[in-house]
Amino acid sequence: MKKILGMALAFALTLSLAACGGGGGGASSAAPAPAADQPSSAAPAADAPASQPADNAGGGDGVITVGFAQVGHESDWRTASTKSAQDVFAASNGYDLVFVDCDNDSARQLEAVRNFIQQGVDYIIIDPIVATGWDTVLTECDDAGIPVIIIDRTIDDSDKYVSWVGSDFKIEGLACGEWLKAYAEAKGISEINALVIEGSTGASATIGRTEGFKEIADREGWNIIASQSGDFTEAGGQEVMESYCQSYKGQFNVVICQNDNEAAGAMTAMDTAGISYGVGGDVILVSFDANRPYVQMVKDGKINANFECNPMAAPTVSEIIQQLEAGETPEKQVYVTESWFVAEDAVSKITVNGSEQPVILVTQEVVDGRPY
Ligand code: GYE
Repeated sequence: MKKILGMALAFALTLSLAACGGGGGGASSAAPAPAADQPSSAAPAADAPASQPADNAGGGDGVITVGFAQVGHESDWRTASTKSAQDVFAASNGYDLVFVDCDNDSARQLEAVRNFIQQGVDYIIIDPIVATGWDTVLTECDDAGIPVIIIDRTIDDSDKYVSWVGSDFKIEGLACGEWLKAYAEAKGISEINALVIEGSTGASATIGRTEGFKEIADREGWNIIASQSGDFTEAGGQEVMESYCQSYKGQFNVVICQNDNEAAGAMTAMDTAGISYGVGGDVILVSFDANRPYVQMVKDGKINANFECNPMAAPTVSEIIQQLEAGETPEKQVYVTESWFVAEDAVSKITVNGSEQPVILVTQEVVDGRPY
């Protein structure tokens, strides 16, 4: 099929790229991106397996079939990621998207990938629920000649994929820690007693954010009182925060939620427990993801800081598919750009891993400019 794509594909991809403002990684339009200083890509995947496009999808219809094994529907971030893929891999762009919501179940995700192989799709996109357990199924994809593109979360135990497009989660955690240090200094807060609500266990997003924040906490001698998974959901965040409130009321002054939905749950639990948070509150509340409603909450002073994780990988994935169709070798790693949002002008920049990055004071214009 790929050989006869010709103009149809070129047209489709032009549309796709045009629709996404020229692609380029789905950068946030709201503000300058600190990620500009991060590595934007690694060396080309000269030796990557599965770097050639499959020629096994029957048809000759000029349509590129893409199977996407999505994590689930646990969060607002996930909804934005799914929508981005559905928009980019639309029929009107020359794609046939086979979308599977794996409902946060790793076994289901492996099964979805194997079904894609059976169906003979042209490309497989995986957002890996957990970071390990991938080598066998990726070998099967390679043997079937189907290129795999990983998005968002990373895989630790296999490199049998063409490219990965996503965020540096450890940098996000480090940025959170560096901002908290600078903010505490600016506000004259000498002691940090933090509670962490982690994301889903085994997810690289959780691992990176946890490690990054802990690195700064250890360096600064902060006390992390507890760190438990809220599974990236509002219900999970609320449940963990309710138990934290029971056990530690009066003992903590920082709550770090590893995504926005957990922060929503944590706010409900703190409201019920009569604990104030945000600007002027007893507790500094921090979140990750920076979906628009939660950037609004930063503006409203309910969340002190929100560290963006950009879910718009699909335009870049489309570019990668275009490169493969043209016989080119895409880059092995592509980082999306991200920004850090804050409620007060106490801190305007931070140095993360040696690179100076702006923090953005949220105005209504910033909120309205959020792409998701
Ligand atoms: O932060 C969370 C989602 O993998 C980065 O998964 C993603 C995380 C995101 O459920 O909201």
